[in-house]
Amino acid sequence: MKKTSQISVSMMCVDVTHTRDMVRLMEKNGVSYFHIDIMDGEFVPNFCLGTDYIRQLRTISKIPMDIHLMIENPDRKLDYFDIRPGDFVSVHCETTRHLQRTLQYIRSKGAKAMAALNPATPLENLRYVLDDLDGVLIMTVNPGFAGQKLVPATLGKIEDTRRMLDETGHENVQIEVDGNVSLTNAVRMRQAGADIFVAGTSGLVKDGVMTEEGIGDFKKAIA
Ligand code: S6P
Ligand code: MG
Repeated sequence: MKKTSQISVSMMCVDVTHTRDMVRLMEKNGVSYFHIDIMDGEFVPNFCLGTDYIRQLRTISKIPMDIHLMIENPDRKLDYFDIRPGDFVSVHCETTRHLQRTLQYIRSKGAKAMAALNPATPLENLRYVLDDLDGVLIMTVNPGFAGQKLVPATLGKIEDTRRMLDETGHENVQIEVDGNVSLTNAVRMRQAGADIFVAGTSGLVKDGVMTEEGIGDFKKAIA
């Protein structure tokens, strides 16, 4: 059975000068998570949001965080972050030698553990950590930047992920999709089995802001 679809808004796409208004709009319209992109200039060729941004956002909203770590050696850096129960924290399996330990550590903080996969990374990397997962983050573009085009093969990867989770008794593990989640792509991603949709420049955030109507359209696409 399909799970209820959820929206995670890509906060790197939101104009900082509009943060407060946008947060109120998200609360009013049932956005499930703030998607927080953390980049280190090593794993991906860019820098982005950080620890203080998360702290400040917590002071103005109770929406949980969906922290997407695009950083080398996440094991050494997880304690930098204010991780709380109800948050999702995703680590790229390309960045840690001890993925199972990292996932367990995230859970020990009361948060939900998610493993992220670049478009070229085989799903098979997750086979022996399925028990340690609350979510799988399928990157549908190569990480590092907003505004990129979908890597088409990742649609089949979403299907393969759903099948592997269901066949192994991990039906409750959610699948998140991140990158070029446009209204059109969102429909295909939902059909393929995605549950959480990262809404950025191609889906919801236009020139750094969102509208109620835009959120309504996005919700229809992922329904
Ligand atoms: C990219 C990052 C993403 C982007 C999101 C932007 O590396 O992980 O979360 O913020 O993909 O959305 P869009 O619609 O511009 O691709
Ligand atoms: Mg992301």
